[in-house]
Amino acid sequence: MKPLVNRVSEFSRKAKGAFDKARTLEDFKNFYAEFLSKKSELNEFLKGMKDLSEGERKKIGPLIQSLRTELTELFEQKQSQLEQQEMNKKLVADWLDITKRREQWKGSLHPVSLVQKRIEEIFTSMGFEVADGPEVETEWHNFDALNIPDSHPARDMQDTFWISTGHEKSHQNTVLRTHTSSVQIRKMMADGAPVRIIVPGRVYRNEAVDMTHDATFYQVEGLLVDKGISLAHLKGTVQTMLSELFQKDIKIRFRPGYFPFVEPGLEVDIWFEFTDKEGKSRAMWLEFMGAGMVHPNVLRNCGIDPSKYSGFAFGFGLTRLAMMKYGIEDIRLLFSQKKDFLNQFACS
Ligand code: FA5
Repeated sequence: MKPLVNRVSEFSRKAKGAFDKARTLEDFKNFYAEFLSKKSELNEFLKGMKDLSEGERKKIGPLIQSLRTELTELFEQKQSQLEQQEMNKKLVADWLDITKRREQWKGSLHPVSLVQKRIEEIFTSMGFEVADGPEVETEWHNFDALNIPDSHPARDMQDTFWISTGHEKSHQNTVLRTHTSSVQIRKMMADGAPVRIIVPGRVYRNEAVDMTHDATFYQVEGLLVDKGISLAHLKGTVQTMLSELFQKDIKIRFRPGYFPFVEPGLEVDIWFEFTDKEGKSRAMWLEFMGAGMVHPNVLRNCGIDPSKYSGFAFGFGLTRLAMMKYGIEDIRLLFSQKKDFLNQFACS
């Protein structure tokens, strides 16, 4: 076997050569295993010291110790340098520009929601409460209690989606509510009179879709029951709502209309100005609201004495109002999910 001193210097040469060649963290791990770990030749040198003579130990001991210190320092320095580099790479790769979202497209409220919000503000400032009710409704709340008996042709005025229950026709039959008027009943039965509510909500009708009719649309019901209420209050309330919403005079007309739950009944039209697909300015009367004085039978059905109380009620198309507010020609655009269309309503 070669003398120890030669083996040590050969080991030292090999170790330094390997160190110079190593590049990656992996290379340095291998370097450690081969030249510094317990299984390394260096460790064998150290273990073998005890078998040396005193003189040899004094000569070669410091040599081995200083080689070990040198290699350990080299290794540790390089390792922490490489770990730092690795960490920097990871930080760059994982870097997230949290300011970037600001440049991206912002979401927006839907035009129907914008108008609904404004309507709620206007009515709450007039002392109305915003109420809510179920969209899947009993036949009784949607029709019977509103003075629309079973055989009455008025039931056909609103094409109904029936929900099959498997039962014969009974008060248990359910429908997708065809109007928000069902909530009038729920509210009066729960709280009696006086009452002053609006009810924004979605309604459903099994009807053909065209430019001004959808099968799912939004209505807002209004109900005010108190002592001494007349048609004049209804007219004043509708006019206030429209002038507040449009912030200008809006042309409206009242016509007689038939709804079994009001007497007398009215229909309200709005002069609707819009730009058509060819870019031409156009205008027409658009039916906007059904209204009237709450029928005494309806008050009675809800336990309210019609000799003491009277009230007005109305129900208008919120979707149609959004069309009017924003000059939208075709109702189908509103729920078309078209981004170009919806982007117009993004807040700045
Ligand atoms: C009713 O639904 C009555 N419940 C309104 C009412 C309430 C009358 C209280 C009296 C007292 P009508 O079916 O006309 O009535 O609908 C009311 C409004 O909803 C219409 O004037 C219109 O603006 C809107 N509307 C009706 N059908 C559609 C439809 N298919 N698509 C969009 N809007 C519609």
